[in-house]
Amino acid sequence: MKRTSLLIVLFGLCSWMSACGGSRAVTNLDMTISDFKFTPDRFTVPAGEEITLAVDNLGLTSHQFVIFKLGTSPGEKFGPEDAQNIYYSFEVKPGRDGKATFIAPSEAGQYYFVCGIFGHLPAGMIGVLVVVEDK
Ligand SMILES: [Cu+2]
Repeated sequence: MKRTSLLIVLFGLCSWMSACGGSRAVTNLDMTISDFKFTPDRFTVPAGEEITLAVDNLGLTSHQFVIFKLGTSPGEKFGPEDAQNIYYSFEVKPGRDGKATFIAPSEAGQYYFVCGIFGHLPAGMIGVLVVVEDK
């Protein structure tokens, strides 16, 4: 009886810790950026995991991938007032491939991402990063 209780406690603890000693998984995302669009414009990633983002900029101008903190958004346009709400930011020169690595937010939810270069957000450069609890 005692042993059974201990096993239940250990199992519960292990589930709560979720990873249970495993190494950190890497999630690879592929994105194409053009003037002025993210493709795709919606990604789902596991919370707290290391994400590798490969970006192919097909446009004639530089573009950025700027993730906002949970519960914040740039509104109609991106400006200096948004700096405090940035979770992660990355820029790719025109016609180049870029690779970025970042840790997904630990809190599940929907995070906006935009291009922070002047005029690009109003032109349509916005998307959503969906963070889900890791199972
Ligand atoms: Cu842009």
